[in-house]
Amino acid sequence: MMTNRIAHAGLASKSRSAQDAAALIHDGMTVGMSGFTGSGYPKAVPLALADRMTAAHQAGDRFRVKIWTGASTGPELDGALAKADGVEFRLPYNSDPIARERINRGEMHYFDMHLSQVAPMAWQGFLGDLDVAVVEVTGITPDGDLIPSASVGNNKTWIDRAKGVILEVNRWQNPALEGMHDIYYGTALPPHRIPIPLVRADQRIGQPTFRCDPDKVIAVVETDAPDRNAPFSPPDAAAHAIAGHLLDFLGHEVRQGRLPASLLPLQSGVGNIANAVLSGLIDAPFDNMVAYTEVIQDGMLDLLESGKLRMASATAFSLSPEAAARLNSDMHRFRDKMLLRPQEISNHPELIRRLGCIAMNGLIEADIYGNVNSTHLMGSRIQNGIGGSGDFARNAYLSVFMTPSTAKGGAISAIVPHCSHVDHINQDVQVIVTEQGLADLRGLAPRQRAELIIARCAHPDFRPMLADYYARAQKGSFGLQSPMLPGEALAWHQRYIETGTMRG
Ligand code: 0RQ
Repeated sequence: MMTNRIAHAGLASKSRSAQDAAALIHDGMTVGMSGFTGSGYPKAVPLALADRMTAAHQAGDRFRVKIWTGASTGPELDGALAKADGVEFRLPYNSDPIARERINRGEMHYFDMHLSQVAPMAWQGFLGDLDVAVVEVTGITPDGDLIPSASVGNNKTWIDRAKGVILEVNRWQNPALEGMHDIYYGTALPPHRIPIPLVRADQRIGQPTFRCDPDKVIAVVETDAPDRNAPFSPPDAAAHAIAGHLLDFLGHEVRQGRLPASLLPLQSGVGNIANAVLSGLIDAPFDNMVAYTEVIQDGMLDLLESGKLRMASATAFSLSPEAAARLNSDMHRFRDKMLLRPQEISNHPELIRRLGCIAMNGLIEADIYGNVNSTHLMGSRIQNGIGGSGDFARNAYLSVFMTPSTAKGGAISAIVPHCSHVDHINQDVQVIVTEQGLADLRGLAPRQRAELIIARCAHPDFRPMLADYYARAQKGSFGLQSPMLPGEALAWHQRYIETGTMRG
């Protein structure tokens, strides 16, 4: 069927049902899917694939695949495939609760990666071949170029690398998305790498569409299904307090001449706290800001609307249903202020370092020396993954991590003697903020950091326990650079596992 969304006759003739397309995927294959947060992921073929897997398992046959994506996706992809127990291996990021449970039960291998590294590593070859790409697009041009959807992620790489490509053309996506993307084709593996010619967040360095050899396309499936991002809950008192401390600090840095009045390109992590910080920026005295970030979430849309944020560069939208509807109906007002790029560009260390981003990410726990755990609860249970936080934290001009000072109703201290897992070493963590206060760790040695973090960031209920541990560590440790009592360092976590609280 030829529709205006599929303007290439050859590709229109490959129109298939989702079931017929899913039948092209077999047990043991590696499948690269589109999707970055709950946007731009395929919504029909994964569901049909999950049905096939369930039927195969009921017949006593094996049917499991390896899934690569941009980052997290929606329930129709990660949720459905995990429910069908059809995923043997997953990379690079997951936040789906069913998949998370399977990973934590040891039923699914999960390679949790820096998001900027996925595309180059896929080209290096050690991950193996990519059999099929399943990519959602907004439309197909008369020349057979693909108009990207609400996320770009690794789609360029999947389309180039896969042996066969299945396209989902989703008419729910706004056709006005056309032209908002900047797909850069200049990346290569060493020794052929050249500088990426991006020196400003608002600069275009690529083209608006994906190239795709029409001969590689094995099916085109038409869909009409919404993206599904989780709604944000309104910021609570802790989120407001964290945002307040951070905005005061940024103002202070401007007054000290260490940041320009329009700040530097902002990167904001996902979640309610990051969203509260963005909302707080609406009333803050910074104008003409830009964002060079991974996802555009609700707060960023508000900032763009207010005019305080001049433009935002990202790889995906990550909007609540209400904000997605607002963007969809008001696209003409936003479209010149946003650029979506491949994640190897949105998260590229070279560019983050060059632009001097202000990175603001969430954490699970930080230790008294400023090492940060973003991924593993009690050292072993994965929550989501490192995502883009490592790409940004290490290379940012200013790297900020934020968290409420306690979790699980106060049973857990987010500030601990020793992180049970480390994603961001202390050298990559410059500022820690909780609702209690902000610790500016720049230029401080480990013992100076410990005193500040305990005093400023820890919850008052846990401060005496931390101070006691730290005092004893200074007496009994093997050396005094970063005093530690190895036998006790993780005792807080063990106590939580055994008794349900870290309180002594
Ligand atoms: O578990 O839901 O069972 O109660 O961990 O905690 O408070 O909902 O966390 O949504 O703010 O996310 C670090 C996970 C924070 C996020 C993290 C428990 C808590 C809850 C989640 P329950 P919250 P938030 C670049 C940015 C890595 C990727 C990243 C993240 C659950 O920010 O995934 O930064 N970051 N990407 O109860 C035990 C603790 C705990 C704890 C919280 N100390 N110990 N459990 N929890 N603290 C942009 C992108 O990548 C898109």
